[in-house]
Amino acid sequence: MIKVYLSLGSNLGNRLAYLKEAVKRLAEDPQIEVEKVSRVYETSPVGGVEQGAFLNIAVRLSTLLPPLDLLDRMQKIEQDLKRERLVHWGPRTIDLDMLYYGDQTIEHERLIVPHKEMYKRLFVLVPLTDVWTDEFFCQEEVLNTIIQLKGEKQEIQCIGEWTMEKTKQERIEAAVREILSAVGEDPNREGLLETPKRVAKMYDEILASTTEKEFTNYKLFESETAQNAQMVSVNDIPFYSMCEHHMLPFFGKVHVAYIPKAGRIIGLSKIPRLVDHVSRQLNLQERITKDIADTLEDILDPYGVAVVVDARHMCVEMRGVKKTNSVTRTTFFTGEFDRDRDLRKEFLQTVNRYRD
Ligand code: A4P
Ligand code: MG
Repeated sequence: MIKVYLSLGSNLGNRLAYLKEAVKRLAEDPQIEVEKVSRVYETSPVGGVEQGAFLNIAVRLSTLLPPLDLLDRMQKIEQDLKRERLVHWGPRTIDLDMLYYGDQTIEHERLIVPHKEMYKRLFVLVPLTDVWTDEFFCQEEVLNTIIQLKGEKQEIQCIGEWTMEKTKQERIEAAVREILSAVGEDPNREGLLETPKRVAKMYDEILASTTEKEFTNYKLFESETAQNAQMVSVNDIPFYSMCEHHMLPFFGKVHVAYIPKAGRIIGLSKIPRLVDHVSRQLNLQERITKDIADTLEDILDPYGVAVVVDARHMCVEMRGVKKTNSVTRTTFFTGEFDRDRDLRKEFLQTVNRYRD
């Protein structure tokens, strides 16, 4: 991996928002790792153009992208953030310049590195000192230049630390990359590059109920024919969940029955939806079973609810005791089902044992 130092500036619109968006886009690139962002500096404009004050930062990256490819990505960010280059050295929503690419000297028609103006500019050099590594090879030159430039009229003032709320997605991605490294993988090898993103997206889906606890997606009906309190049952509802002890899947079938009170029933498709809702978080099989029963109790107030869950647990089959194909059954009964043995039996007779 090569260490690259960038300088970013903005003096149009919401300057801090442009800087944050640019850093976010760099960090989202699977081939760029943003290692450090400097504090934020307000700086007087340099270069003889009448314009407003800039905000400037420096960023340290690590990447395997060749320099011109990285420049392409930087210029794409400039374009996307409505950078218009009307005047050389003029005002801009965002400017991304490459200061150093490892210790290489590059003289290309599109790219000159080290950046040709940087040793004249406090707004580049001061932020750079926030992000360089101990091994950075030009420390002395930079520090000496800063002392010389302080005599000139270049105002620079630190206005605060760089803070960036990481999104849930970004936090999961970073954690997955860390796990990959810890198990001895190379998170940058071809097959794994997109993996952290995929895993983050997957968790968003399969653990969606973690932040949305309440089940609201249903409608109740009043039914004349349900007045005589007969059992309604829905069997063989597939479910997939993740065990909270190992974060490994467990899955199987759910069987649900209830006895309506006062003709109050729930649309049949809503029971599988409830099973989905309850399953999409880190779980125990016992809790899923009880949560389904409790929710039906709450919304229907029936004479009784019966729930049976049959499941295979990957934490049992893939690891530890490796007892493959064992099916765990949990049950939960309320009201009449709890009191009336025959009723319970009647329901259990409709339930096939889960095999797969
Ligand atoms: N290019 C060559 N080398 C590089 C490099 N190392 N990094 C080419 C990035 N680009 C490089 O033009 C830049 C062109 O240089 C590109 O085509 C690229 O292929 P540009 O960025 O579109 O605009 P520009 O205005 O002509 O030049 P530049 O270098 O971006 O402007 P500066 O020099 O950054 O000046 N005052 C304060 N306080 N803070 C500032 O941030 N910025 C400027 C802009 C003026 N005054 C300022 C600030
Ligand atoms: Mg530029």
